[in-house]
Amino acid sequence: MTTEAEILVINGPNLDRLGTRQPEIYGHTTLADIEGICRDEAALHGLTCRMMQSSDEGEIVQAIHRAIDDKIAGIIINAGAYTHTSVAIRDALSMVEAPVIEVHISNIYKREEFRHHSYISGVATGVIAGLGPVSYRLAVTALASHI
Ligand code: CA2
Repeated sequence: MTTEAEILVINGPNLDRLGTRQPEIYGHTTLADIEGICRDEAALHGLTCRMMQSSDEGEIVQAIHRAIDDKIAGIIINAGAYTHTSVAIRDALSMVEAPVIEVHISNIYKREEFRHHSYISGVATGVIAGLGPVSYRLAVTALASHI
């Protein structure tokens, strides 16, 4: 019997409110929709998904530590605003040996200057931004090809 490889999908602060506000930037898709997209795409590649959302930086760091201990096959992370502020999340991701894909719903380079810098990108395998929920589907496909 073979066990399916597991990937972790992390969504950071405020992303649990997707679909309720600012549809001109983030669209109408909810976090539950995005989680469904990830699960469906993962299943196509024979992978299972562990989902976590938190607005707490420490909880995100701990989820990354658990993923390392559990030898997770890959991580997709939309760190939300922590993308632009968190050395702690970057340091945690820098310990991950599995591939890490940074994802953004919006094109952060088309937005305010403070969103142009990401602490995550320098330790990520790849970055996908600006494609709405499709960013997540592509991230699962990208992970599948790196596992
Ligand atoms: O585009 C992305 O995915 C972001 O990571 C989203 C973050 C933002 O701080 C990053 O610069 C880019 C913000 C997520 C906020 O989510 C909302 C959800 C519903 C209504 C308003 C914001």
